[in-house]
Amino acid sequence: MVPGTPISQINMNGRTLRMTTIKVQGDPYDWPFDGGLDVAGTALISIDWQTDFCGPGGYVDAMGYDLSLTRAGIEPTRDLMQAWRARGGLVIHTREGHKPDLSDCPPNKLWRSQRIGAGIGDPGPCGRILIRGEKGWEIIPELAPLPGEFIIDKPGKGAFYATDFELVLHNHGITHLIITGITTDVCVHTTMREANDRGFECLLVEDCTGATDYGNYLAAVKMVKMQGGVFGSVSSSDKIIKALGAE
Ligand code: C5J
Repeated sequence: MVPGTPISQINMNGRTLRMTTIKVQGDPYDWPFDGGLDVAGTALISIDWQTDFCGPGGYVDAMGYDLSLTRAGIEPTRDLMQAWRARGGLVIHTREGHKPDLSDCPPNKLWRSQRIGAGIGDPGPCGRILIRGEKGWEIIPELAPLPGEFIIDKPGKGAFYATDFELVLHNHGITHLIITGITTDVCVHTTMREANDRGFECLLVEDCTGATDYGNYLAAVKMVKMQGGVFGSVSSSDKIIKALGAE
């Protein structure tokens, strides 16, 4: 069979899904480890594309970091998301944030944020920093969720901690994750590690992520690849889009 040939077309929760035998070219291995890219069993994860992490006046801006680093992945992520949605793929978004009364914010996290001059809950140009419902906490318009897509609100770095993320994945038959988002070394890495430990087969999309420090970005991508792919594999948006047959 020619790689990429649809082996079946199924309808799942109103989504028409095309399953192929094709692998995504990856490093250190072509992904996934088992069979071909299966849109039905895979979710595109979009982590914390919030103004607080990549927009003017948000949390990362208040800490004084270069926004161009966390914004670098916006366009490739938008293109990948478009191609993924066109194939009927599930997109799951996450948002980091806290309740207005800060009852879900660990005291050490609060203290550290205040220490660097960007206190969680403090007022800023985009409303209260990292508080649910505020302007800065919203997902940026370029990567906004479509109606019906899942949004996981998380108080921590990882998407599995204190959320129903795992239950949503389980209920939708998702075993494989294509991971995008910010920041590479913090929320993306934590989520990928949590997922990997639970047996999810993960692919990090290196041009669809960014960190507040470029060296940390490079190191975080490199770390995934060690030990034969200790947390999964790494690829790029164009390779995934190619595998989806969108080119
Ligand atoms: C951080 C995140 N860096 N989304 N959050 O605090 O990576």
